[in-house]
Amino acid sequence: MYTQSLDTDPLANDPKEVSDKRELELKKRISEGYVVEPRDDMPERYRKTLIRQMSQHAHSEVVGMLPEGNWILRAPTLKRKSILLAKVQDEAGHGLYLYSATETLGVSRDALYEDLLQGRAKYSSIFNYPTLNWADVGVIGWLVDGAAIMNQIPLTQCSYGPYARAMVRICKEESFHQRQGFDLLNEMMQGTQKQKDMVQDAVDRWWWPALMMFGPEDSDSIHSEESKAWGIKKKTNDELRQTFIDVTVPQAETLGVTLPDPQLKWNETREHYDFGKIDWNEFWRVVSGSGPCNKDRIGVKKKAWEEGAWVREAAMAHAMKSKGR
Ligand code: FAQ
Repeated sequence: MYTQSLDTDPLANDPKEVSDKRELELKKRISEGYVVEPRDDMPERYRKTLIRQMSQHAHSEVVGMLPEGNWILRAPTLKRKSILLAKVQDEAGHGLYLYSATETLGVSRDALYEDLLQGRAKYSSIFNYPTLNWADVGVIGWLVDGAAIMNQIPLTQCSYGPYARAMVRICKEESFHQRQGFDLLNEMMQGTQKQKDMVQDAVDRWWWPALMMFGPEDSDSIHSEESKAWGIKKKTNDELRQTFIDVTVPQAETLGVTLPDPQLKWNETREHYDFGKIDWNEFWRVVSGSGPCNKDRIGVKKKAWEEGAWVREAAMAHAMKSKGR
C-alpha cells in the first residue's frame, strides 16, 4: 500500500491553491497506477464524485431487482424460477457490496438510502420501464446485464480500491446473468411463433432504453472529463455504447431477432456499426422522474422500507444482545 501522505506544502496559505495542488498531485499518482484506499487522505471533490457514482450504482442494483422480481411467481418452469430467484438475489448482493464500499468514504447507508427514497439520488433510467411479458426477463439478462457489464468491466480498474474490488465479483455474476438471458431467449426462439413474437416485442421495447444506460452523449456528459482525470471512468459514455452495439448486433443475428433500428449498418471505414438517433428527450424525461414506472418503483421501495422497520429493529436488538449490551 502507498503510505505517503497526500498533504502538500503546509506553508502554502491559500486554501484554494492548496486544494488544487492536492488534486493535481492525486491525479498524477493515479495516472501512475496508484490505488486509493479508504484511510488515505483524499481531496473532497474526489470523495464526492465517488459517493455520487457509487451510491447511484448501488441504488440501481436494488431498484433493478423490481422489474424481474415481478416475474418470480410467474416463471414458466421450476428451473427458470430458481434461476430467476438466484439472479434477483445476486442483484441484492451487488447493492450490499456497493453500499458497503460507499460507506468506506464516510457516509452512512441510511443517509444514502434516504436520498433514494426522497428522490434526491438517481438510479439507472432502465429500471423505469415495465416488464410486460416473460421474454422481458430474458431481454433484461441479455441487453441490460450485457450493457451493465460493458460499463462495469473498466470499473474493475478504477482508482478507488473498494469500488474496483467490488466490481470484480459483480462483473463475474453479471456475465452469468447475461448468458442466462441469452439462453432463455434462445430457447423461446426455438418455440412457437407466439413465443418468437414475444421475444421480438421485448427486444423492440428494450433496445433503445438499453443504449441510454451508458448515459448522455459525451458532449452532454458533465462528469466524464473529471471522472476520467480521477481514474474513476476509463472510457467515455459514447465509447462504451459503441462497443456494446458492435458486440450485440452479431448476437441478435444468432438469436434471429431484428434490432429496431433501420440505420444500424456496418461501416467499413469506421469499423463500427453506425446507428440511429437516440431519443435524448425520452432519456431526460425518465431520469427526471417521468418515466413509465418511476413512481411505482420508489413507491415499492418506500413501502418495503416502512414495512421492514420491525425486521431492522429485531436484527439490531439481536446484535446488541449477542454483544451483551
Ligand atoms: N440513468 O455526466 P454523466 C445494472 C445521470 S447497474 C440515470 O455522463 P457520469 C445491474 C448522471 O448520474 C446500472 N441517470 O454522468 C443490473 C448525471 O447526473 P448527476 C447502473 C443517468 O456519472 C442489471 C447526469 O445524468 N450502472 O444495470 C444515466 O459521468 C440487471 C449526467 O451524466 C452504474 O451505475 C442513466 N442511464 O456517467 C441490475 C455504473 N446516465 O449524478 C438489475 C456506474 C447518466 O449529476 C438487473 N456508473 N445519468 O445527478 C457509471 O458508470 C456512470 O455514473 C454513468 C453516468 C455512465 C451511469
